[in-house]
Amino acid sequence: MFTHAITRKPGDNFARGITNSNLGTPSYELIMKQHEVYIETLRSLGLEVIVLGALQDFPDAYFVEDTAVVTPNVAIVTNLGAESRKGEEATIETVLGRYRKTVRIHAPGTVDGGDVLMVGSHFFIGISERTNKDGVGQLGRILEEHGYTWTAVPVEVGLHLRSSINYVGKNTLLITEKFAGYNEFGGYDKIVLNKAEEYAGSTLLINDCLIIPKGFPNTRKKLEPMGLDIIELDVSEVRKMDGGLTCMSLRF
Ligand code: CIR
Repeated sequence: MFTHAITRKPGDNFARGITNSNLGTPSYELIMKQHEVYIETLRSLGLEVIVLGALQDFPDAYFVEDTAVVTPNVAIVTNLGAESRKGEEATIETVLGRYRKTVRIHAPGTVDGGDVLMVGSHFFIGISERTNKDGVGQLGRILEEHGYTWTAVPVEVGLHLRSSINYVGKNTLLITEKFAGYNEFGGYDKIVLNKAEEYAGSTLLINDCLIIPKGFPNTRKKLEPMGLDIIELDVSEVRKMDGGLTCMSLRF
């Protein structure tokens, strides 16, 4: 059960963050509204939500998921893979320190939290443009020391592992067709995303509720038989910055 979430407000310069999507110029006014609804939704699900202020020097800093991997036993503060994002981690470490013992990933290792998927006491760690082998090794060792198991997974498409796969409960992964074929995920039931709806892979499971991005009816239909509550949120402006529902919080 999650009881807490850490979030951070987008800054008025958020549009200067890294993006490879060609979805147009994002609106500050609209992202602020969407972010507020996101926070209210997490609160309505019973989480205590810590809201940090924007970091002017880091336009991507509201994607707090990338700065840490929080487990019941330890919080691992990452070393972000993108040059322009290095430095976001420090303020998160201070906040997490109130709730968990914290340890750090050190250079030359890099890890983005978006590459890490926790399924019970097992972790899938993506090797991507942002998370390198050294970082995966460091993270894996820390996880083992704290009683967890892990598997490395190559991320050949998409920004992060969690851009393509998320856990939706009941031993089930919501997953793109490409990743569904990987042996690493052999032991799980799978709901495979339609090509046109791959963005809906950023679905976020909060206890017994699935928060899904608005506008992906086919995915919603596939998820409904799981019997979980489903909430749809509009994250159009976040998507323009290559982010999604999971990226905007750290849950624990
Ligand atoms: C970046 O490129 O780092 C940001 N614009 C998007 C990060 C999204 N984070 C995530 O999926 N965990």
